[in-house]
Order: sequence, then structure tokens, then C-alpha cells
Amino acid sequence: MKKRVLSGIRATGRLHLGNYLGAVKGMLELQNNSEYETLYMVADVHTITTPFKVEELRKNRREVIIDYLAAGLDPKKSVIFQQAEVNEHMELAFYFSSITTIARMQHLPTFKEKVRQYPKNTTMALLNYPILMAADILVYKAGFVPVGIDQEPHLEVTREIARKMNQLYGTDFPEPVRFATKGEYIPSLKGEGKMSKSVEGSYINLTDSLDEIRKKVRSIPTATESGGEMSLGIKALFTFAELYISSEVEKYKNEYEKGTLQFITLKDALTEAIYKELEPLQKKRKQLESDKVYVDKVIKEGAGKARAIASQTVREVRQKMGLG
Ligand code: AQP
Repeated sequence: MKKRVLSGIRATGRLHLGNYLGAVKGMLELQNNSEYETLYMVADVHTITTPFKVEELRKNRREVIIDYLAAGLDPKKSVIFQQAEVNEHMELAFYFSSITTIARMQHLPTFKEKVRQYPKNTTMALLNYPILMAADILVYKAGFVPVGIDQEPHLEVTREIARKMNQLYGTDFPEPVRFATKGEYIPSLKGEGKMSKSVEGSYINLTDSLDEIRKKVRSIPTATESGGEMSLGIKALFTFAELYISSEVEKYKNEYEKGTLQFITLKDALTEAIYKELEPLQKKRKQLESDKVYVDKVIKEGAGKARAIASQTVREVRQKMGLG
């Protein structure tokens, strides 16, 4: 039996380097390992847990699929689909909500963070986010989830739900674990916090040109702190250096310690390395943008394959809970 994998990204905009390094790279690694059966979705329903515009959502749920394909996700190897096309996710989430307390959800750091970010939109959907994520994973009985480290609290909730369902109703849900990549936490270009789509000036998009990347990397703050502490901006710069130009990090660190480092030299070397990795993705994306028929086919076939697995799990759960 192959080990099953599920992951997804919200349809809130174009993918950025944090999404790519923290999630997509892990998705690719597992897709290309024959021991795993991989299912990758656009988490379009999760998008409505924070304020959104209908036309943008309509566009972005397709754009993320195109980003996936451009990055190397392959419908011959992975099931690639849109979450909203598989109703079973939402149905299972409702069953799971019956065994999850409001207090448990309210105390999650991710919930508190979004409440701070959108104080006027503390909706039930936002509170339910981790329950829907548990359903996304468990509806496929997936045991492995390639996501960034920020998702760990949600995976803990998923494991709790799996355990409780198994104890109460005799289901056989696995307790899924995170599949981590080297880039499991990509810092914001501003130095403070993580790279995030919703924080302007924090991210590099996978579609950014060489000039855009250069401008953004040069904007990373490198003023030194009093007392000789490495500032958050400089720390972020070295995190990127470890990922992109690891063989030169030692040299730059030595220069930094001696006070001779020209930050612009490090930043421009980094820019070149980042662009070198993104250029082939951007070329592939251009082709995909003009191949509507192919993208439509991927979306349609992915939904069918996902539904076939998900409907079986939901049928089983309904029966075990006395509803079927
Ligand atoms: N900075 C990051 N470093 C590493 N991994 C990250 N991920 C997100 N940011 C980083 C990972 O990308 C996947 C998509 O997560 P999501 O759908 O929750 O992402 P998001 O909400 O689109 O992420 P953002 O950029 O933070 O968006 P906003 O600002 O809209 O909330 C996950 O695997 C996540 O870990």
C-alpha cells in the first residue's frame, strides 16, 4: 500500500517563495517518490475564512493550479484538484465539528493571529479553519502533509480529531505528520514575521522578474543594531543565503563578523540565484497560461479522482456515526 499525502494552498493570490520552499518543494519531493500517492488541492474554500473578493477568488483558484503545474506538479503522478469541487470535505468537517470544542479552536495561535489581522471578521468559518483542514486530510486518510512549520498547530488538531473519532466511532483515521522541507519557515523581506501574501512588501512572487526580485531583495533592512546583535533583516538575509548560495555563506558570515561585508554584493548574488531557480517555472507558466483546454482537463479529472476516494470515507463515517 502506498503512503497517502495531502496538501493545499489557499487561493488568496499568486504563490510566493514561502509557499514554494515551505510547501511546494515537499509536495514535489513526495510526488516523485513512488512510495507515495499524492493529492494536492487548491484550498479555495479556506479562502473564504478571511475577507475576499468574488472575482479574485474565481481567478486565483485557477492561478494556483497553473502555479502548481508550472512548479512541476504532474497530473500523471498526482491528483490535482480544487477543494470546492469535492463537497465531502465540507460534510466531514461538520461531523468533526461535533467532537471539537470552541475553546480549543479559540486558543490556537493561528486563530489569534488572524483575529488581530482582521478584527471585524472573526467569523465561524475562521474558527472552523482547522476543522476543515482536518477534514481535507482525513477524508483521504492521508498520513503525510507537506506544509510549512506555521501549520503544525493545525496538524496537532487533526491528530486529536483522528484519535477522538477512532475512539468514539471506531473509524480508522491515521494520525498525520508534517513532511518538512529545508525552507519550512521563510522570513518576511521586512525582517519581522514570516513571508506572507497578505503582508505587502514581505514576499517575492514566483512570477517576479529579475528586476523585481533585485528591488525586493535590496529592500531587506540591513541596518546594524546597537549592541552588535544581528538584526532581523540580516538574519532573514542569511536564511535566504543558506537556502540559495549555501557554499558561500561561510565567506559572507566571516565578512559580516569582521565588519567588511558589502550587503549589496550578498543581496545581488542572492537575487541571481533566486531568479535562476524561478526562470524555468516562469517559462512553463507562460505556456500553460495559453493552454486553457489542458488546464481545464487537469481540474476536471482531478476532481473526479478525489471524489472517488472522499465519498467512500464519508459514507463510512456516516454509517459509523448512525447517520447512514
Ligand atoms: N513564510 C513561509 N515559510 C514557509 N512556508 C510557508 N507557507 C506559507 N508561508 C510560508 C506554507 O505555504 C502553504 C500555504 O499556506 P496557506 O494556504 O495557509 O497560505 P497562505 O494563507 O496563502 O499563506 P500566506 O502567504 O501566509 O497567506 P495569507 O497572508 O493570505 O495568510 C502552507 O503549507 C504554509 O505552511
